[in-house]
Amino acid sequence: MSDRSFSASGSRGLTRRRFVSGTGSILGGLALAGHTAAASAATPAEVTAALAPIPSGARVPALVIGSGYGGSVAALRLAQAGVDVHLIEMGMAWDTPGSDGKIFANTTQPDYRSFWLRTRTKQPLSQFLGFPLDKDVPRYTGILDAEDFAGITVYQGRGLGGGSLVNGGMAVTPRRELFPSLLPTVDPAEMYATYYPRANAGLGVTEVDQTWWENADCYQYARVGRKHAQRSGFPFVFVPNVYDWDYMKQEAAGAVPKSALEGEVIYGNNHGKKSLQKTYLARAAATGRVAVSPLHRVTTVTPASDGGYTVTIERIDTTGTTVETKTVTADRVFFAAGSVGTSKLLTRLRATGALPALNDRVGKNWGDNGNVMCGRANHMWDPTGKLQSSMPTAGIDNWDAGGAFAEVAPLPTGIETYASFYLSITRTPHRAEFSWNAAAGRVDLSWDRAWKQTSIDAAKTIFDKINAKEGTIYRTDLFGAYKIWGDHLTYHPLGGAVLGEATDNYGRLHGYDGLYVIDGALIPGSTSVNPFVTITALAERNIEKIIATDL
Ligand code: FAE
Repeated sequence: MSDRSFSASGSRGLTRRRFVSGTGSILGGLALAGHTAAASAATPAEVTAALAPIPSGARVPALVIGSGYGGSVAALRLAQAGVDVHLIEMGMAWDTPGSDGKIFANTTQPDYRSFWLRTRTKQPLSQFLGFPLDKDVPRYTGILDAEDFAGITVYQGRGLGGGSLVNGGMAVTPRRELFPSLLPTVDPAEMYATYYPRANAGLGVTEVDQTWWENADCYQYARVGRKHAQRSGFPFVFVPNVYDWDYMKQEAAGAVPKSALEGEVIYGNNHGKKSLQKTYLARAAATGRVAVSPLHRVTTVTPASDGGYTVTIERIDTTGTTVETKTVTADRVFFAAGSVGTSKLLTRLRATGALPALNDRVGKNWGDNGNVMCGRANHMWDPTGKLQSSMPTAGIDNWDAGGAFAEVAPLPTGIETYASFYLSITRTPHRAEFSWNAAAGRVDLSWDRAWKQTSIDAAKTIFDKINAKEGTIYRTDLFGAYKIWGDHLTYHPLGGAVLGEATDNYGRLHGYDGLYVIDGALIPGSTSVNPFVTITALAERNIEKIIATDL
């Protein structure tokens, strides 16, 4: 069985068969990300300098709602084109340490910083060895939102940098032959020649040093994952990441404060991860044309009488209470509030008469990227290691045969668990839609929990076979008593304002000149792999066209 690699650079590695093609050189991006900036915990000074809450009554040429991948790309490219941008972000700037001296809480010890406006944690893994893990916390504008809909909990990052603050950094370019099924109206040739390389460069994507990886204690879990995958005949693929690998090597050597090797990830990384404040947002802020309002939540966008759009914004405090309501005018508005945030806003604004001309595709074609989680219980002679890097480096690709790509995920508990843990991304036809529930005054999502059976079946094409081969069983203690599958959640919301449906082929919303969608809402439910590189690349493609033709 060959090792295969989802390569960002197309330039090196143990790879015997090149799996992803044409993603080009990544080196340009590293100059901007810089080792020092990546290793530092603090938000770069240029970003801090750009924090300038928007005054009520202001008029701005471009207003961007949300500072995740789509919003950061829009802010940077518009500013470089000479357009002044105001970036509105409902989460915090995450530039100030707590009383423990750290900006972010540890994965194993969630505290007030960890969850968005909850009084009790809602951890993706709710149990361990039969013990419930959740606990009470003070209500706070924390970093991870576990947003509950009737059939699914959608996890999302909150703060300057959006999902880049909480994600695993896995930076995967989909296999080119799958691309037409993901975004049928987009030319794959230009994506793989230009926009994927540009995104990988801008994000600072690199590949792990596989020689180091082979001997690193912190990747024993991944090597066990490889052994089991390969013994069952599945392709094992290395995937790039945005973590600073040199920093991780120093963590392993005990030379610097630990972050990935301390298990930090879903509640933020204090060091090492090149999240967006250190890449796109730092460059955007350095132009001097971008101002940022953290703890500001956009509630309404409606045409202004004298052209442009009137935008209503609530300034909130760290308990989520509105302390001020502002009204500003923007010539152009970019919706980058994430798949759920953008879809909810647009669905409500259409239904309540603020943007009545949005078409009936708004809110539709939303999917979960087929996410489903599971753990396997290994034999005592197959320890996965008590030290586990929180940054995944590899996956098992059974997409063609079984419709599943499984991330070999860490379980950074600090103790030996003898468990292998996986987040599978699966092929699923199920798509939900958002609708305005006038009686309750909220937007609902029509996802049905039973639909996850398709994803479970796809994941089982990998793990049933591995279990049979290894003589092992599924863990039943991670998601509830005797519950094998983490089928209640997604980390990868996609769609709801889909390209070529709710918008034209570049994200211009039908019905309104000057309104754009530029985030994961554009992608109809699946990217076949982890999504942020595709969200970034699509945003790069669309903003280039918009700048060339609309401004
Ligand atoms: P996103 O990054 O969610 O940014 C939207 C921003 O808008 C957020 O900062 C919001 O706070 C803000 N916002 C929302 N509503 C408003 C409003 N009304 N007013 C002002 N601001 C607002 O959107 N993907 C990968 O590719 N690899 C991984 O390893 C990976 N791991 C993940 C792990 C976890 C725990 C989670 C939750 C996600 C992970 N993802 C991963 C998914 C990835 O982070 C996600 O697809 C992107 O962040 C989505 O990018 P967007 O720009 O669409």
